[in-house]
Amino acid sequence: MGIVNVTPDSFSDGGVNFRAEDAIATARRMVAEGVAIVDVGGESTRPGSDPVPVDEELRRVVPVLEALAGELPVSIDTAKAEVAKRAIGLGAELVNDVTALRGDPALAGIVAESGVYLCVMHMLGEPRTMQRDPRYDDVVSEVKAFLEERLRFAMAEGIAEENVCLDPGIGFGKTVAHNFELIRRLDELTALGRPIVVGVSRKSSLGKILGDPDAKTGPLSASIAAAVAAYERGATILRVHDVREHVEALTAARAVVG
Ligand code: HH2
Repeated sequence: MGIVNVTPDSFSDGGVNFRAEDAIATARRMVAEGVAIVDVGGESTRPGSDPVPVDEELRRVVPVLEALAGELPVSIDTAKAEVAKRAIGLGAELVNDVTALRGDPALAGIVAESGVYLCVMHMLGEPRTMQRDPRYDDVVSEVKAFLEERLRFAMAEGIAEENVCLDPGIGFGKTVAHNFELIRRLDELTALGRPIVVGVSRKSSLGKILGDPDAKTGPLSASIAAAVAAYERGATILRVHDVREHVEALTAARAVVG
C-alpha cells in the first residue's frame, strides 16, 4: 500500500504531494513501481495534529480521486463518512479508518452499504495527545482485544468479515518499545484470522532506535528492515512511502520465506 498524503503537514512527506498534480503523479509512479493499492489521505494524523474540516479534506482529495478513478486501485485514508462516500463514488475500494469506526457514526453504514474493504486501526487516545505517556499492561493483548472488538462491531454494522483488515497502529499512542513489541509478536494478531496491515514506514521509532531521542522520522533502510520483519511475522499489507525499495526488499524476503 503506497502512501499519498495530500497534506501540507504530514510527519515525513508534508507538502510533497499537497498539490493535486503532484499527488496524481506520485500515485501513478507507485503503480509503475509495483504497488498494489494507493492510500490517498487529506488529513495528517501525526502526533499533535489537529483535525481538518470536512470541506478542506474533500477539497484536497477529490481532484486526486477524480484523476485516478478507474485507472488504479485506491484506498481512502479518512475517518469521515462524507469523505469516504465521495471516495467510494469515485472508485475507492478500501476505507482506511485510523479511528476504527469510533470517529464518525455514519461511516460503518457507508462501508457496509457499498461493500468496500475496511481497515480498522488501533489508536490509544487521539492524535493531538496520543504520545503523552502511553501505557499498557500488555500492549499486544490489549491491541488484540481492541481489534477483535472492532471487528465484531463492524460485522454487527453489516460489514462482511472477509472485507475487514486489522492494523496495530504503529506510532498511535505507543512508545518505541510498544511499537517493536507489536511487530515482534505479530503472530498473536494474525491469529484473529484477518489480514494484518502494518505501517511503520519512516516512523519516528526507527529514528529513535538509531540514537536520536528527538527523531520525528526514521530512514528508508530502517523502514525496510521493519517491514520485512513484519512480513516474516505474517503481515499481509505494508503501508509505505517508498514503494520501489519496499517491493524489491519484500520480493527478496518472499523468495527466502518461500
Ligand atoms: N499511519 C499513518 C496514517 N494512516 N493508516 C493505517 N492503517 N496504518 C498506519 O500505520 C497509518 C495510517 C501515519 O503516517 P502518514 O500517513 O505518513 O503521516 P500523516 O498521518 O502525518 O499524514
